[in-house]
Amino acid sequence: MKRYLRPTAFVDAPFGLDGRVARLAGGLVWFSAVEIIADDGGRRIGSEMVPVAEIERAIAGDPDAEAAWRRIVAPRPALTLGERVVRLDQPQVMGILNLTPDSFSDGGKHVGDPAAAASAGVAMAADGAAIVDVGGESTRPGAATVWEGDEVERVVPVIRAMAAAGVALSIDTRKAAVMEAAVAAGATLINDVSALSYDPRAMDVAARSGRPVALMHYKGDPQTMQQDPRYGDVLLEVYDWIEDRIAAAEAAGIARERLIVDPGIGFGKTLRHNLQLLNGLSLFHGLGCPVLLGASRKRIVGALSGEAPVEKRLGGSIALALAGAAQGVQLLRVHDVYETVQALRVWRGQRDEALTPL
Ligand code: 7PJ
Repeated sequence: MKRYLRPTAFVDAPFGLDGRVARLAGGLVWFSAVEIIADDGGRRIGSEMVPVAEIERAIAGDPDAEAAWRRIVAPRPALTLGERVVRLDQPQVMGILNLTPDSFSDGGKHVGDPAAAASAGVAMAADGAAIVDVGGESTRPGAATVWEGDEVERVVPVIRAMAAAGVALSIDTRKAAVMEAAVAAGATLINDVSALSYDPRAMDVAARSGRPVALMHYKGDPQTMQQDPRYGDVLLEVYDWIEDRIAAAEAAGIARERLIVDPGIGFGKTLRHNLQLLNGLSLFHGLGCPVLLGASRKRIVGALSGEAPVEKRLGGSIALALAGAAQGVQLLRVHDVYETVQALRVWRGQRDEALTPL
């Protein structure tokens, strides 16, 4: 049997609640209870709501649960990305800069014009993105794979130009050769939607880069991943899968402090799977890494809003970004940087007032 800890019963502020509330990963969110989920071989066999005041007693003698508890309440150190320091005691925005001709959301916008692409990325940073995530291969359902030489040619000039402008850059790729070229051009974070499992060389290249790495969960491959994906319990299965990828990364010499985790919304998941992951997001803090969430303009938004087309999914995308922030997610990967940063600033203002003693 394995026990999972999901922080819940969030409260506005800790005042007067010493010992009865805990701070989630050193962020802006406090919680008063933990759902302890018991699992036996991939099936939930029970769930119990335990007040924070009693949690240490409830998990005593279970070293895995004790480790998860320590990780849930440990502050996340800031990310150092080149000259930039990205604090993780508040939610931050990662802007999406797609250089693909066929991305579902904004494909083709910047094809063949690296200068225009770079200025779009610089504008995202000016709008408040802490990081800009550059991608040269579409991983949308059904997408064709791209030859790595083409991918390098798409991303490198844009990364070089933006790095020169002082933007913190992440490279969204599954390919070791693209990671190497992007890091050499100035990318300071590696974002791999296969969690370093697609390219046999990726683990080693990422380890040697010394850069932080985002490990995202997926199931299947982009060609077929949306054909009837199945899970026992999606939340626990994704958690276990990422835990295994963290162990693999640590074995390859990538310390946990360098890792970021992401449940991979839309990657081999039905609408219900995505919703269960979003509702259970705070569980992932037990992995001890910053949590990254990418739900911007995805199918889940269309599916819940009368099939709104991709260009009309801003409202739903912001709703999901705020849902992430409310569960302590540190990094939000979005297309609409200005609007999401505005929403988070308003959320932040509310949190700050609640956290100011009267
Ligand atoms: C994600 C990603 C995501 C991370 C894409 C899209 C599809 N990387 N790359 N998380 N999605 N870490 O932007 O809709 O959810 S590509």
